Amino acid sequence: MASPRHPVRSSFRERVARTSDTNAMPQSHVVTISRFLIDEQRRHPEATGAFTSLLHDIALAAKIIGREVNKAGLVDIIGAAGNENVHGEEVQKLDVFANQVMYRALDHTGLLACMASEENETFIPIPEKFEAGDYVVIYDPLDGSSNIDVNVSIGTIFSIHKKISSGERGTLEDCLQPGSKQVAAGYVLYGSSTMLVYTSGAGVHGFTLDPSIGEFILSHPLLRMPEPPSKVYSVNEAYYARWSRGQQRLVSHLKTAGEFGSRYIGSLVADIHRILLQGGLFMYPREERNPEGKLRLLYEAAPMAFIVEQAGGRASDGRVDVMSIQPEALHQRIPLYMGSREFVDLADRMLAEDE
Ligand code: AFP
Repeated sequence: MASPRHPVRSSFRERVARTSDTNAMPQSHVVTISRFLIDEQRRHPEATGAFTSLLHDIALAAKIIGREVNKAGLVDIIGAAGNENVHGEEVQKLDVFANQVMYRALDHTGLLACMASEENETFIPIPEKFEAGDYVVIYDPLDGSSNIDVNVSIGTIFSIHKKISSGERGTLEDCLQPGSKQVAAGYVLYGSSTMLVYTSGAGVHGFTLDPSIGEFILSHPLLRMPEPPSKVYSVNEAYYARWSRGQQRLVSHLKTAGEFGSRYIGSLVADIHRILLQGGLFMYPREERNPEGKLRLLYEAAPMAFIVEQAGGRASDGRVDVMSIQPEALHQRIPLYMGSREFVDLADRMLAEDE
């Protein structure tokens, strides 16, 4: 199950052995996400089960969204819903669907103080008819949506925070927390297979959906970015003329002195997933038309930064670590440099020449 690039640590081996012993069954290495989460919860006697339950609910939403994504080429679901999201981008039907699925999977659980979605302008309170809880979920229900109608990988991104405001129900303040305060973050990749990858601050774990049984199966325990990393950069180079001098020099350097190759999908989840498994450098720099960058701090950059850091990599806005940035607005954008630590450090150094 685990490739040599992602060696299995003893805790996982022990868990598998324990499972086989107690059941006195033939050795099985199949660990479902449910079993994994319950085992993780047992290792924390203080845990209430709320967090485990939240991840279950998100995994269920992922399966429902994944089912529709897989059907998208077959049914007449593709096409604009006829309106634009808060960023002025065309909203497609699957975005609307995914947004509703995430909301409905989480609104009634009694575990959340509030939510925020990339598709909604303001934060989402929990309806009064439902109990409220201590957690806050922030999500991008379907990232990379311009790739939907060409059958290219897309993803869902989520992060979980603890409520910090004093009232019973959540407020905007609960959503505007820096990445360093995340208690968990993850993404779902709807690719050639559907994968759920998450961290709760103790390493990164990846699960692959087995569609025949409808279960996410642990496939990438304790995922670490490879050392040495692949020399691959990922950026939309069509914007070259609109980049700063430092950014232009950085990419020229990677091509010539660095001897890098290049891969760019245009779906953050897919581009970062590749870099997690192989190493490399993802860049979405500031440019003339997007002087703050394009990607959203809360919905895209901070959750992916938590995962990449937990896998041994780094994420920066070209100056400071993404995880340290205090958000000022729900839909704040930042430039993003993410991937193998040595390459992100190099980007920071070369961009410093712009100052
Ligand atoms: P869409 O959801 O509009 O396809 O945008 C995807 C995205 O937010 C992110 O997933 C990509 O990394 C990035 O934008 C691609 O942007 P460019 O098309 O400008 O390269």
